[in-house]
Amino acid sequence: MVRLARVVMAVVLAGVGLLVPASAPAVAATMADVVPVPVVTQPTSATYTLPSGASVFTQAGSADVGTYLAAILRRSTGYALPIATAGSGEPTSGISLLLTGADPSVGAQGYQLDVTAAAVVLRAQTATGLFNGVQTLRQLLPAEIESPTVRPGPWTVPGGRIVDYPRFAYRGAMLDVARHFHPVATVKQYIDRIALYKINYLHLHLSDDQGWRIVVDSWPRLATYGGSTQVGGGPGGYYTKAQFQEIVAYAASRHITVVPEIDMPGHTNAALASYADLNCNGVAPALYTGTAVGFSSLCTTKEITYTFVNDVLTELAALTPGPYLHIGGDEADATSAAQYAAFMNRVQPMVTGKSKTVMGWHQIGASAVQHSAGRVVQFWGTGTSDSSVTTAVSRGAKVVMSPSNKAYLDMKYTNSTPIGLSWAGLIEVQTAYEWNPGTHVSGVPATAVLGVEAPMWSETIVTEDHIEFMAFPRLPAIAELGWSPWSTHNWTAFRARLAVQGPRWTIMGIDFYRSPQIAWPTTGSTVRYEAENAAITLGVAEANHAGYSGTGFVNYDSAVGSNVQWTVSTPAAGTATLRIRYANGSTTNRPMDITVNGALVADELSFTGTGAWATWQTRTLTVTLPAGTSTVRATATTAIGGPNVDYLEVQR
Ligand code: TNX
Repeated sequence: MVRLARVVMAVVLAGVGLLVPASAPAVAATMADVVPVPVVTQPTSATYTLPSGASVFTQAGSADVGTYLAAILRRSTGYALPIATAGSGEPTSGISLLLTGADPSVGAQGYQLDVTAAAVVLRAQTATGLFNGVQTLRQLLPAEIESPTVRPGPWTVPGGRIVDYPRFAYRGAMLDVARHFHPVATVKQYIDRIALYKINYLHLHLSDDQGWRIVVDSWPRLATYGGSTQVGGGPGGYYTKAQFQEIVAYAASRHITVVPEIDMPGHTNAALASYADLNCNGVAPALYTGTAVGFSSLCTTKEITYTFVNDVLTELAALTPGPYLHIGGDEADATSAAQYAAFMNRVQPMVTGKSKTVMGWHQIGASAVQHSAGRVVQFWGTGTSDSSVTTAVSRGAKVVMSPSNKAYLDMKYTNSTPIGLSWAGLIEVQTAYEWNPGTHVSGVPATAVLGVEAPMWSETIVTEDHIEFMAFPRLPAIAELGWSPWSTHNWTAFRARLAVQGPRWTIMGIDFYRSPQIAWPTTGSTVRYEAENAAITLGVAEANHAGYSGTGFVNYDSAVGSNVQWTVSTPAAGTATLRIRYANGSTTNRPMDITVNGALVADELSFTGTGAWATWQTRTLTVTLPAGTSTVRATATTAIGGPNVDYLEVQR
């Protein structure tokens, strides 16, 4: 296709710059749209419209949540939204956040929301309850409320009452920052994303074979050497104590508690490589950048191992205001069962001795491992029975449910998902949604279930956009299982509510997986598809240049045929504008063939120098797309390869 093919569709080369979508009036949301679905929803025919002069009224104890809400609303409304002190009577205007008068059923995490034509009133018993209510209020405003730039509104809220509180106290998301290191900014962004769905714990997997990601002053080489690489051999990284505290504080500002994990005695190659003494043979292995599991172990029979673990846990506990220290304990295949139990029986008391509660993968429930007061075992099996879990429960442990064939966000959606693993199965949205944490594991009653958690292992997860693509839309499914009463569980209703989230994610810049199981509303929309979430042939996802959108882009190989192929979906046939955002820091043109469903639509489209590898421009072309899914491919036609490509935007 390089030279001869005819241009089969009109190609309109447009200038540089990002599109600003037309400012159509905002579409009102309804009370039936909220995810997770609330406990009680009583809509009325009233509508509240936020006036430009509205205030956010708070009381002592609710000012921080008010400030957070006002900051979100100011971005898209452009209104001043001053924070004012609530009066003592029933509010008659604006948005009030009150710590008085909520229905007692809301408990410590719930809220009551009343919307009349005159005012929006959120009531709760705690700031956390108000924060959760604010997430609901965001979803009751038009999707455009999430715009980072000012939009025209109108900013309506449907009238009625919601009384809402969680089924389970613990609703978690886990991020593996060990296999691929993820910087502070990415973690903060994820915190903001998970908060949308009332997730209240962030579990950080801080150490594994491929990297140690937190400074421990008494064992400095853990971070400086053990953190110096990652899967695939990249630069790795680690958090200083100040950075870790920054994450903890940011999470706390979103009413999320950080659960730090140091995985042991297996998954410890990075530590073993950093300190020869921790190895039974006294020899430090090389750093590891592969993806195998189960080969490493701390030397459970050496006393220095326990000095090491105690030092690490002491420093970690000092950085952790939350109740839990997660000690891993999974896949300790290089340790005998007896040594594993002996190890855990020494380590668990270290945790409780620091006034923390033990959390660990479900293997710590083995009968030879003693119970530890209040401990939490995290179930990650693919089956529905497990003797470690039931043994732990019979001794008083609580369970966090993370069945790997349901809740693992690093599993592929389908065989053709470009990133992710599949050892626990393929997890489409319906699979992620269709299980009951309260009955999933036999012998574990709902009363023994503390909650749910959706882990994101990062063997294949390199960029922030990768995280978003795998988390959305499955994370909201797991969040609903954790929050909403089982009596509300209904796939048909859920998929309709989930569809309404799509435009919100688009406006927020979340590159979500457009599952064909969901009828996403897309007319009149501009949808962005990140390059690193597409199928990449001869190229690599990267995250270390300035200036891209999201956190990643694709670096093409220097080869003819290097390409990125996006799968885009369009509900009806018609003309679409494609925009490819790219950077080309060389002065040489890097032409690419653009195909739609295999047909050439732009022959050797030029991608000329942009001045620097971090200077991005967009290339625009107009094509006709059929109804349904289409593939759009951009293929380098010369031996110097393509430019760096950030994303494809499809405007209809
Ligand atoms: C199993 S789940 C692991 C992790 C891997 C994950 C990949 C668990 C407790 N251990 O070490 O990253 O599979 O999906």
